[in-house]
Amino acid sequence: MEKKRIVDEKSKDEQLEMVREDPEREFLTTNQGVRVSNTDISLKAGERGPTLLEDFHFREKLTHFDHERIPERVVHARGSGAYGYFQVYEPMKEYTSAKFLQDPNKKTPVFVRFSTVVGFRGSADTVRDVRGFATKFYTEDGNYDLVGNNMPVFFIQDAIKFPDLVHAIKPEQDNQIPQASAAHDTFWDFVSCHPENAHMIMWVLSDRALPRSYRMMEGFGVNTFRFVNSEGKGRFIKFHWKPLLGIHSLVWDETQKIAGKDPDFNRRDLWEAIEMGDYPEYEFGVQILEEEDEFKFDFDILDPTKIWPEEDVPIKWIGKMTLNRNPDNFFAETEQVAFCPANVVPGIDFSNDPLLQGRLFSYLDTQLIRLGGPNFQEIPINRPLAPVANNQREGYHRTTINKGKTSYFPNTVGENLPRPASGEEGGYVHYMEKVEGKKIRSRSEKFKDFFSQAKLFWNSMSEPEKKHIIEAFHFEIGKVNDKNIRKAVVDMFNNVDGDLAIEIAKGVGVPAPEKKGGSPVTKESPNVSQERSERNVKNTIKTRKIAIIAADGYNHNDVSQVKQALEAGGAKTHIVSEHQGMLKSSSGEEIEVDKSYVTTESVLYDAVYIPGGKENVKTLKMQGDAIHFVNEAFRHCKALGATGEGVELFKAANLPDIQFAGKESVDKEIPLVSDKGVVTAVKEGDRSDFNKSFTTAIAKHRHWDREKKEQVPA
Ligand code: HDD
Repeated sequence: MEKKRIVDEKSKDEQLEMVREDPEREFLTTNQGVRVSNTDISLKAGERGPTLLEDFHFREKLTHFDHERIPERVVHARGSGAYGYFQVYEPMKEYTSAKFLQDPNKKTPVFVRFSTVVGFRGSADTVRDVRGFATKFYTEDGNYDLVGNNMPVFFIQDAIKFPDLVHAIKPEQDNQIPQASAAHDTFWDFVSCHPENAHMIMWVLSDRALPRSYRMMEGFGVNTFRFVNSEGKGRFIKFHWKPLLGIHSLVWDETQKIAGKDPDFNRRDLWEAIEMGDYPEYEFGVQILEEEDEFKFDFDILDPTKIWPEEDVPIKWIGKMTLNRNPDNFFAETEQVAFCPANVVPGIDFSNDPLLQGRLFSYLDTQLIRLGGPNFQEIPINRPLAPVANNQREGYHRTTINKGKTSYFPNTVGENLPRPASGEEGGYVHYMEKVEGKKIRSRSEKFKDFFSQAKLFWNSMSEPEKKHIIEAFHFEIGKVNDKNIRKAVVDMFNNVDGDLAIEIAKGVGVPAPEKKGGSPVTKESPNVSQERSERNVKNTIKTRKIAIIAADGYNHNDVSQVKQALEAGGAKTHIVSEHQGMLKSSSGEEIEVDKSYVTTESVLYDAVYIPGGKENVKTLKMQGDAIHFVNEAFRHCKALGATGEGVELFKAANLPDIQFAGKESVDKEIPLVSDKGVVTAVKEGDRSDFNKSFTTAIAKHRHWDREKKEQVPA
């Protein structure tokens, strides 16, 4: 029998340490352990002669290389992972027997993989897409996988439609165009043929599909699951993740530019934050529904295209996850991790949600081909910390060396072990749900209400969010070549909101619906809006990136005060200039440039600051790149700050309809102005008032009230 391993977060670290300290790692060897004397020049017959077949090191090196690739995931191919731990706030005994949800002192190790869905492994991070948010909890009861997304609903109601959905959204069959994008004919053809998509499409065309950071997006289990307590009482549940840094997004123009400037934007952000000790944190929440309330709602609680509005079923926040370690090896860990919604532990069970039921089959099936056989659970990242003992044997890549003669149960030869565990002994006992019914290919009546919650979502949006959704429709449908599909989409959304359909039609060259339609729903659920959500934290600048644009002759007093205040608030600053190297201030100090205009861009920052200094600003005014930096940040509604002569650069950039600090009349000077996220201060000296206003403006994330200023040339 396998020895019980200790379940704590150190055990994996310790294993790694052992490898690192291994003295045998000094020499390069073949896979047979033979030390290699030369790995740069192949063995040849004479200096100018042919390569010899007997060069076993050459052949082994090349053969291994030739087999390095494994199939990428059919969806969610591009992802980034991180390790961490989870802690529950208080025992959840009343609701579930899951051991990792009982003891607030226990840290359960986790591995999380964030992903985009549609793009291939090498695609860009900032495309419009759903983000995967998959968590593996290495619990003492065995591995529990919560395989969720950053949107709480899904496109389809039944898993049998999944291949159709994915075929439609992936690049088209004949030319493999476009990559990582929904904006093409086959996807919108699929959508217009499936009104059940309506609610999910509203989410996908909202800012939720453009997260600023994996650290700043929500996560959802999407499907309905069950908690079961030790008395066998079951309750329906939905899972939620809430990022403690708030929920923030990029703007569309910015995402497209970042896709070129830094296709690894979200991946880099996660990696760097963890390297710098800014550990992402998420609260874990559950909506809990008593079984007797199953039919209380105007939607079916098993329908994955529906949320449970928080006004009806509040979220109980029950614990917190912290991600605190980057993987050592992308392939071994992030690529080879295998999630499966069927990996549950005692206390967590399934519902009859028809999408979930199909998922329970699909993930194991896909891992068998992707990871090359039935032993992928033995790969370190997939191995549970709980002991494994069963009679499964052999297969490709088997690494466990099972001892003894028996591989069957019951047996008399091997002490009848391993044996099944009773419920009291921690055995998984399936929830005893009574199920009765005719074999039928059908769904319950309430599944057919496709538009009420799409309307609920629309009603809940702030005005800027509505505008973004309409613009997203214009882009996505505008890219569809077939006018009939464009018209069909407009008509479909006429069922959600008549005005929305008219607005979509205006931008995509098809007539508005003949009769204005729309769902009669008037209800709102503010937390589905990012902007209106109480979870959209807007009081911190922690981990935000701020560009300080400067040239020789900058005001050192300005830069050091502002930089210090921003960093004290947890933000990161970069000195950006025309070239890398050192800059000299007007008073003789020097500062090192972090990035040049060639190696960075305004789209990679959350805010921009221009210090004073006469010579500094004179130079910056002559630099198109500096002006462009300011204009583009303005256009993307980011906070902008300038002090002293720095304000002149904003004037030179022609920021429309903005009040600046400075002389209002001959005898009246306003020392500090904060106008729609543009903060300016004149007068030399103490910058603490400026720092306060600028910090507040950055914490707001975006200033939508100036979004209509599209006359900005960037
Ligand atoms: Fe899925 C991967 C999330 C529906 C079939 N899915 C995958 C991943 C996430 C999700 C986050 C990536 C895991 C990782 O990082 O390795 N999927 C969801 C959610 C869904 C959903 C939240 C709706 C509630 N998925 C869904 C259905 C099916 C699949 C209906 C098929 C019946 N999903 C897969 C898959 C993948 C996958 C093909 C590809 C790679 C993998 O499983 O390991 O089996």
